[in-house]
Amino acid sequence: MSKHLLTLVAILLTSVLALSACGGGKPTATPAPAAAQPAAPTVQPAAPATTNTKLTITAADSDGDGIPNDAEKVLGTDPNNADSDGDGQNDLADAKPLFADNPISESSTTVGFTIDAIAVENNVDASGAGVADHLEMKVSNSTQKEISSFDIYYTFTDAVTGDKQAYYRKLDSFSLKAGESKSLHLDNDAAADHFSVNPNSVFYANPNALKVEVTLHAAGYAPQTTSIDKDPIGKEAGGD
Ligand SMILES: [Ca+2]
Ligand SMILES: [Ca+2]
Ligand SMILES: [Ca+2]
Ligand SMILES: [Ca+2]
Repeated sequence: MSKHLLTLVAILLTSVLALSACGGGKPTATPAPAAAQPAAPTVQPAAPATTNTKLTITAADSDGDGIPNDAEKVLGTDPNNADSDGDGQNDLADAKPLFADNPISESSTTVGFTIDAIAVENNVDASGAGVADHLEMKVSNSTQKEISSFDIYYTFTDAVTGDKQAYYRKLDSFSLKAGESKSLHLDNDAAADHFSVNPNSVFYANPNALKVEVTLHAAGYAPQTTSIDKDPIGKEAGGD
């Protein structure tokens, strides 16, 4: 064996020994990436048990007479007064909720007060400024003592159809000192000497001309009556 060949054999042996020392030359197995696991199904919480709840629709009934406000508007009755016409019968029970018979009965013929003026449109306030149409009277005490315990009966008659509404109400907070003159208002203003009215009455809801008749009474004195015509809505200057 030549020297050159011996050298080559020595190199080969050295290389083999070196590879053995490194683990035998076998390739290191790389673990395959784990297969993506399917997502676990989401567990939905159980739906709450349904309860058999009744749905209650409550319509506003401001005066508690059993007729909802919206229905009172359709019927023409007062949503803020359980007895619109003041005859003592609740709107729901009253066969004619917008007609009261006149309950004023007075034997006295003594004139203690007078109705000096009446207005139903083109009303003005104390400063002369226009205010909404309403029934208004100027009343004067012609005696030398205070008069109180007033009550009033008033009717609205449609000049076209002849339909009539009639209302009665006590005016307990209205009084006149000896010789005093004051205005009495039937509207829904909260001021003194103003008394509430049916906002759905023909006075406000009917565009036809109306005849308005009033009987004003105070206990112990002759009732006083007056009347006035109200123009059809839209005919007066103010358009109302
Ligand atoms: Ca009501
Ligand atoms: Ca009512
Ligand atoms: Ca009534
Ligand atoms: Ca009635």
